[in-house]
Amino acid sequence: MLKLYDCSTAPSPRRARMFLAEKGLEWETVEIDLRTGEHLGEAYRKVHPGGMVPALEHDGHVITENLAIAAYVEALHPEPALLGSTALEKARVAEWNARCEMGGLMAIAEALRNSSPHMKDRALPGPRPVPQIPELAERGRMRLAWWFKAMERRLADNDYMAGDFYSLADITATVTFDFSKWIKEQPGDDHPHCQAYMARMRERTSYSL
Ligand SMILES: N[C@@H](CCC(=O)N[C@@H](CS)C(=O)NCC(=O)O)C(=O)O
Repeated sequence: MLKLYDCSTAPSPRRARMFLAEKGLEWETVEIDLRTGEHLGEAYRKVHPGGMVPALEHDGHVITENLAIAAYVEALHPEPALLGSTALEKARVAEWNARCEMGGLMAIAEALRNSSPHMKDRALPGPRPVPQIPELAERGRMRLAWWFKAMERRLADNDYMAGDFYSLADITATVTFDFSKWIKEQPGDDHPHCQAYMARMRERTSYSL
């Protein structure tokens, strides 16, 4: 049985949850409360010394990092392929997943973690105290606006991030569009393709997770 160390309110473990659901798998959930700092406590640090979620436990091993979790699960359960089937598809999934993660998800994290009073000295995830830098919050918002524009261009010609098939890149894009609400940003009426894409993504059963 797969065991997912999760936090129902956080964006990164939602990616892992959606991946497992899109695969049609069942798993056991261990909820880790990030608000009370459970992820930095001794018990969870034994599971994941880096003190972050998600972490996937299977067969006596703990896998951390969304990309690693996706690679592991896809190797065990190849269908439906969420990392691409052909060489080119695999490249496109990796490419657009990275663009969504680095250009979108990380931009929001930069804006949120460097401005929210709840994240004082928690500007980076994990056990070390990291002070906020307000200029990084501004830079994060600027990067997010660029990402919305890049997504609008991509979705004008493609139904899905990696082309004409659903993939991990769509999971990351979906989670990123929703995460942007945390800093009160959303693609507006000048981003109709982003809006139509999200309406389609909301119809998938994995979306509610
Ligand atoms: N690159 C990691 C990122 C994991 C991550 O940053 N998780 C956040 C929740 S969204 C976390 O555990 N934060 C703990 C903290 O803020 O200290 C992945 O994709 O798995």
